[in-house]
Amino acid sequence: MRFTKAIVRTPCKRIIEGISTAGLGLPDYDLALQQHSKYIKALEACGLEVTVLPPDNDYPDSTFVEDTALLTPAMAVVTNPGAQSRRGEVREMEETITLFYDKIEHIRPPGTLEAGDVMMAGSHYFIGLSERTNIEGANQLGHILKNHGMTASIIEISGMLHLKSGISYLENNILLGVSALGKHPALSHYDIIPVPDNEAYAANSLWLNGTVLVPEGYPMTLENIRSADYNTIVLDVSEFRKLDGGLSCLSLRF
Ligand code: CIR
Repeated sequence: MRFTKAIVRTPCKRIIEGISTAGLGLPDYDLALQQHSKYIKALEACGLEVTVLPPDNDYPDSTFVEDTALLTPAMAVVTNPGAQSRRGEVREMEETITLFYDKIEHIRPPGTLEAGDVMMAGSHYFIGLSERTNIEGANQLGHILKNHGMTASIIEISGMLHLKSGISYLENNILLGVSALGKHPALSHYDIIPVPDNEAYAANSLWLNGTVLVPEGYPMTLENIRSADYNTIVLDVSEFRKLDGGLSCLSLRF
C-alpha cells in the first residue's frame, strides 16, 4: 500500500463547540491551527500531496474529515455519520471526492457509519459497531466492499469512540492496539504492538508509507513502535484530543 494523496480541512473557529467526552477543557483555536499545519507538513514529509479544504464554520467537528468517507483503491464511500450534528459534513466532502473518484457509493439511512470505525488492512476492512456506526451501516459497507472485490468483518466495540480510537493497522500484518482489542479473536492472526492502558490515546497512530505518526506524550508506545523498526514522527495534537479526535481523524488518505 502506498498513499499518494490526502484531504484535510482547516479547523474552524467553532471547533470549541465540537462534540467531546474527554473532559480536558476547550481547545485553543490558535494552537489547533498551529498543530494542524504541522500535521499537514508531516503528511507531505511522508510523500502525500495534500488538498487543504477551507474551514467550515457550519460544522464544529468538520476538521475530523476521516469520518465522512472511506476512500479505497477501487471506489469511495460517502458515509452517514451517527452524530446528528455532523451529518451535513458529507455533502461538501462528496464534492471534493468527485475530483478524484468516478465511483462513489453511499451509506443510506437507517444505516449510520463514521469511517473512524473502519480499519483497512490490505483488502480486508474491519468495521467497528459503535455508538456512531450501527449494524445497518456496517452491513451496507460490507456489501459495498464485497461488490468491489474486497472483504469485511464486524467488531463490536465499547468504551471508545471509534474502532480506530483503540487500534491501528501498521501494515506488514502488524496492529498497534490496546489490550482489549489486541486480544480480539477476529484479530488473532496479526502481530500486535501493545499500547499500555495508560497510553490508550496513542493507539490512534497513523502509518503512512513506512513512517508512523505518533501523538506526543506517549513514551512507551513510541518506544514499542520504534523497536518494531518503523520511522516515526511525533506530533502534538493536544487540542484535537480535547474533542476525542486523534491523528487518523484529521485526514482522508488514498
Ligand atoms: C466527534 O465526536 O465526532 C469528534 N469530536 C471527534 C471525531 C474523531 N474522529 C475519529 O476518531 N475518526
